[in-house]
Amino acid sequence: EPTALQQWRDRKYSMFIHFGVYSKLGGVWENKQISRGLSEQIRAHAAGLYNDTYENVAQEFNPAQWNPDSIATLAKRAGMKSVVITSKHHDGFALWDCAYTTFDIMDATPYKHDILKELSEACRRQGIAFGLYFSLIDWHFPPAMPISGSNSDSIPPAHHTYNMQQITELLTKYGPVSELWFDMGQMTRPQSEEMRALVHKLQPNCMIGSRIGNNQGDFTVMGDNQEPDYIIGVPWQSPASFFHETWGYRSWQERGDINAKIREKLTSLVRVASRGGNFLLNIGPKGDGTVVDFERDALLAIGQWLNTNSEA
Ligand code: FUL
Repeated sequence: EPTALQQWRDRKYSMFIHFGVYSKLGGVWENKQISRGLSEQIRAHAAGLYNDTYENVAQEFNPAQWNPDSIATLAKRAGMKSVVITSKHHDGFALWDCAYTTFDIMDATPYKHDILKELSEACRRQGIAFGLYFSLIDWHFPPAMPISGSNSDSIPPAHHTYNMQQITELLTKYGPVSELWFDMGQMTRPQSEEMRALVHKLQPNCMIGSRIGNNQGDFTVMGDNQEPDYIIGVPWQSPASFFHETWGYRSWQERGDINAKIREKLTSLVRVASRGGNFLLNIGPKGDGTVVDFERDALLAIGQWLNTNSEA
């Protein structure tokens, strides 16, 4: 049995999924295309932090077309070995049945399916690993104030406790979690250490991304869309978006030539994997739960190339 770290390294290529209330907005607020900032952060750039207007959008978040099995199958056909989905992004919305907030998929939306439960089961059925993105900052949780919008705020004790409670749920309700992809916020060293200890107590095999801070990660996460141009001696990962402007769905995104995009992403995948890294390529499904055709088609084309060109 290879170690959990070795298994993580061997995956090389995985699917990142940004999905949440912002997917319903698709980069549009009050009929205006919001070009400032990434579309998954539209709450900060247009709707405003800590107000009801964004929260009300959750009542319209009803991804009836979301199909966990077709997502897991797509990842598999694309040649990917795991998925990493946004359990909670900066907007504070929880994609699972969370006991510590009502701003979650069960209480705040008409959809009322535990998306993480269903996706984790679908991944197990397809034999691919299941991992989670988790934002350490939270634009919904009042004790997280004051907040600057700079995404690097410190985490007050009440907020840290809340994050620890949520992480406990995530690591006890959904089976094995292959990695926890912490994001943003600035924890103190004791907070990062406490978080790391919690994760490894609950799931010793869960790999922790370096954005947990204070050198408490098991692998190094590059900057968004960054690839090192030399071999680095530690386990590492490059998170990549199809379009640098956004990770969450943006309805008015100029997508351009798909063949050029396939070449671009394939080149990145080869460059990253050949230097020993993991390539984490993102999709941003629409608010109704469907995958954007362009992204699906590109993934399948990359998967086909991998199939034709692999020895195994
Ligand atoms: C970033 C976040 O702030 C973005 O919204 C996105 O989730 C990206 C993968 O990580 O730092």
